[in-house]
Amino acid sequence: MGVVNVTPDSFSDGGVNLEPRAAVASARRLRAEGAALVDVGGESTRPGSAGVDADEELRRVVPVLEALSGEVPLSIDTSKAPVARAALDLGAELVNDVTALRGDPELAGVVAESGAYLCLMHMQAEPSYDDVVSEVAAFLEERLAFAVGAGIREELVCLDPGIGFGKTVDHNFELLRRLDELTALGRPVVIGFSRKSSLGKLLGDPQATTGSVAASVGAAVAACERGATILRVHDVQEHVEALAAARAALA
Ligand code: HH2
Repeated sequence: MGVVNVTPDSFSDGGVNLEPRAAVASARRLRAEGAALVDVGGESTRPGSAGVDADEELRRVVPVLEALSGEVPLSIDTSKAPVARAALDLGAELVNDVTALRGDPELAGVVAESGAYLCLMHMQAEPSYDDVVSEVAAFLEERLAFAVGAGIREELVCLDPGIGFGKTVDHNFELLRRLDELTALGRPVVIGFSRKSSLGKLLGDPQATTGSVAASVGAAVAACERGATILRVHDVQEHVEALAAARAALA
């Protein structure tokens, strides 16, 4: 899954794709580099980022989705029902909701009605856990049951531990080390470690706000080996090449 943030303030590519023409070109490039899906988002989830209302989010993403519709397989990174509805009408196949259906009470119905895929992600405000992996697993299991209760078919749902969302460096890597406890939930697992600050912190910069492409690729290859199904990444070509080599070596 390639990432295109149509935002001025996303943590690693803020501003780069704010112009629709740039965002469309980025999405086409990521697709050509081997992304199965391109995740388009109009609101940054970066801590401290000012949220945007649905009108502004629609203004950012709709021109991009219109231009790509029917050409590039699309995912919409949103927590808002009107944005998801517009994206699904333009052919998006997956709704990527970082609030796991806790943000907009209308979103579950929109997804259920459309028959689209759904990604449920874990996030919490404070990095305080007794056992991060079992708490994230219990949360995702509960959110999966909620989605199914709202009429979304279980086989359309994937689960994401939310790397970097209310987690320390140790929490993020523990989630990868024990990924089998998340794959045991029986749904495909999504991992988004790409360029995240934990990678920069791991490499010795406590103030890091991003991580390098090389460190992102290392984490992604490990995640894949531990059973992740979807990798959400900004640098598709580097990940595709690394995974091809890793796969050949491990097959
Ligand atoms: N991470 C970000 C945004 N959306 N969705 C899923 N499912 N998993 C993730 O790990 C995830 C996500 C944050 O990264 P990015 O999109 O690069 O930045 P921003 O939220 O600032 O736009």
